[in-house]
Amino acid sequence: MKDKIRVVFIKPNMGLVYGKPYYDRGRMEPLTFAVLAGMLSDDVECILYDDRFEKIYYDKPADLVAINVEIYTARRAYEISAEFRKRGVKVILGGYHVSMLPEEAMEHADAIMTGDAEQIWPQVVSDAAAGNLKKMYNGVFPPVLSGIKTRWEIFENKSYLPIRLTQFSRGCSNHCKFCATGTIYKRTHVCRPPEEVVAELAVQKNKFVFFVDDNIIAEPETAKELFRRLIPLKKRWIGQASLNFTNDPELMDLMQRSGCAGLVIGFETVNPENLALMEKNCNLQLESYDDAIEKTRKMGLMLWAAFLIGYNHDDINSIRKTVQWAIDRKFCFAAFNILSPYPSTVVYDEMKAQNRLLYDKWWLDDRYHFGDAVFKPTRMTPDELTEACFWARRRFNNPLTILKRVLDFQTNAKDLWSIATYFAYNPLFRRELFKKHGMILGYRNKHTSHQGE
Ligand code: B12
Ligand code: SF4
Repeated sequence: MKDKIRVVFIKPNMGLVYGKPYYDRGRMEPLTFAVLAGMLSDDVECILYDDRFEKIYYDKPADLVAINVEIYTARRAYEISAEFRKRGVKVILGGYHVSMLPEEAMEHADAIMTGDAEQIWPQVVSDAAAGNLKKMYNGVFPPVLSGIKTRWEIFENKSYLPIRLTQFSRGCSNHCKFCATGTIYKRTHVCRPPEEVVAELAVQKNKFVFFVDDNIIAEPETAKELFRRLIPLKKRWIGQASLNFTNDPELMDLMQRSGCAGLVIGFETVNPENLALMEKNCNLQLESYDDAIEKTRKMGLMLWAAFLIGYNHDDINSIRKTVQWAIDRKFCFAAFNILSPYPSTVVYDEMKAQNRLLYDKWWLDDRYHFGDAVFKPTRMTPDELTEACFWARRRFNNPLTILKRVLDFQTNAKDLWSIATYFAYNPLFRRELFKKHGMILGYRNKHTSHQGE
């Protein structure tokens, strides 16, 4: 066997904008690969090509190519895989889309991994180096998350937003009908030992951290332990959480003292009937969104509100009202995501049974563009839904609205850092939303890799 095994990691881009590879100026470190690299011993050389802005060197020798696949990057991931396989290089695919649809992924690779890679990944790499790669690897469920070593070094000399990504927990205690996490983890939620997370962050120079957990407060007592240990590090952090933390004063206090600057909150809809259809129980349990928001304002938190547009009780009017509601609450950012049924979710199966899907596999379909409705809504045409969602994004991010929203002196304008962050990212996200809209997925033989903007 050779002395050094070489693994090439690939983060695929989504597709083409006006015939050129999409160039995302708001890109973040792809944490997945720092975690996968951290599981391997020092005799494995890890190389990362981030297809979102870098060239892929298909001809350099590699023992194994490992590609992360999400639904919007699936088509591009399969193209990259084909390029490597043409050259006789072995490819393994993993990630959310592979876990949701293993049969499809299997057609495009030498091997696939479903679920979480901990405990399994080093063996996969040894199998590949020994010429003994199997077709299918299944992660251990529920995942065991102690002993994770995040190798952020693989991002050195690459350009990402100045924020360190990390993760405290995986999975979610809810199972909303539209959500990939709910589908894969089936209400299972697992935390890393708080002391391990904090020890890793303590030696990191970056002061700004993003916890990518789907719901960092899902286990409040363990989360409190994490926040207590974070306080002395004096970091500033953002994360994703359900609003239920506003019912727990101790949790709120610890979040604030540990440096929580902002949170992504999945409001999804302001219509309780839609919430019930989604089975978004964590939001249904809240007495009122406004009381909870008020508590987050008192904590000084800048909120990134996420909405899902196109559920059965939505019509054009209700979408307009939702956008106005978000502007009035002066959210720092908001995402108006069009409902896009992911395969294996309850929503996908329901829509398929009701014959409402416009394409069998929209993520691979030539006719699909990013931002398009892919199903028949109940109170609009698909085109009306596409346009209403694009309108929502434009309206929330229009320059005048951006100026109006900053004027919350408890949150967005509470200090210089908040104002600077607000104005650094709002115009950036606005530019990206226009660039992304209408993008086609995959490169479709037009390019083999990125050559810069
Ligand atoms: C952080 C995040 C983002 C960040 C970007 C982060 C970045 N680096 O660029 C932001 C907020 C910008 C973002 C944007 C989007 N995101 Co996002 N995001 C996430 C989130 C919350 C965490 C991802 C992460 O870092 N996880 C931590 C790592 C360690 O875990 P992991 O990736 O699951 O990897 C483990 C295993 O899956 C496995 N594995 C993963 N890949 C591979 C590959 C191989 C070869 C192997 C062996 C193993 C393996 O090994 C790892 C260790 O066990 C996930 C949800 C989630 N819980 O993962 C959604 C998620 C990935 N995002 C999603 C989506 C849809 C999007 C958007 C398209 C949203 C939109 N409508 O605009 C955009 C665009 C994404 C893009 N590709 O450009 C979906 C994908 C759904 C799907 N079916 O594929 C997810 C799953 C959210 C959800 N619940 O629906 N996202
Ligand atoms: S609470 Fe969030 S992460 Fe959990 S299942 Fe619902 S949408 Fe998915």
